[in-house]
Amino acid sequence: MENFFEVIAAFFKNIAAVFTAILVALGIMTPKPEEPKISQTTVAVIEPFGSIRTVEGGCTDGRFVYQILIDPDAQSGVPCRLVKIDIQNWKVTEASEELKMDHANDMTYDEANNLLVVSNNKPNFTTITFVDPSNLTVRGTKTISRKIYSIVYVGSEKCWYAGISNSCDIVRFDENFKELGVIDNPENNYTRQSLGSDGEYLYSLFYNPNIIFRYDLKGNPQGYAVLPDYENEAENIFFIEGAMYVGYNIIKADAGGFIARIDNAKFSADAPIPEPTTKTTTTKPATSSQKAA
Ligand SMILES: [Ca+2]
Ligand SMILES: [Ca+2]
Repeated sequence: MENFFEVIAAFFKNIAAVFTAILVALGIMTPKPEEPKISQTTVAVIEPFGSIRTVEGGCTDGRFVYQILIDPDAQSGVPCRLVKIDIQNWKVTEASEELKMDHANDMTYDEANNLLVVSNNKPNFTTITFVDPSNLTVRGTKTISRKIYSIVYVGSEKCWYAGISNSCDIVRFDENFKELGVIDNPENNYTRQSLGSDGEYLYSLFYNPNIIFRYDLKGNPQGYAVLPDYENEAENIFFIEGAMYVGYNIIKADAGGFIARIDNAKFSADAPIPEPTTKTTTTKPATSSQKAA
């Protein structure tokens, strides 16, 4: 009997679909447009340099993309290399010598001074490193007043935003790293990665799950978007002419990474968030120093 009702239900469903199609064909009804789903397209591959293999900070100056790889097994003075990628063909055009920038968890471009600025993160949480983008050499370091794990320079505001270690809060600095205020955010247990900006909003990227929280430049929450990639570790976020890009670390290969363009990201206040995988889930909330990864 159950089959009978299923057949009847399917019959009426088909009739309804046919009827709708006829109305659309006659121009009486307009088809319901499908919302495009968030999608991800790989644009560049980041090859490892032997043990210097894990993608960390990344950013753009609008002409080139810069990505840092580190040796995650090094016990001290972690060696890293910085690669420069031409956005016209998405090929690596230049690679730095070995540099020492600790975990190099995030990076941004300071357009006022034409410098790449790296958040060293563990173990020197208050250190930022300045790198010359023309020859990929270190120009100096600075100690700032806060322990941070992420950084972005917003040229229109002439200020820096940085993710404060051990929290999801974001500190705002003026051009000279004088503190202007703190954006308080609720805690989460995701891995803290990167800050980016398209000049209009701030985007705070986390891994496990790969998720982006958006804020206006005053720090008011503007929803979140879950990335479609569940396999790889989202490490850094940046924008080129309004388009969103994410630098990923390839977890399964334990070597190298890639850059992906993210299209149709919709920021919502109530979309479902996938559970973190067991890989880095802890029974008690870990500190960001443990969790910057
Ligand atoms: Ca950044
Ligand atoms: Ca990282």
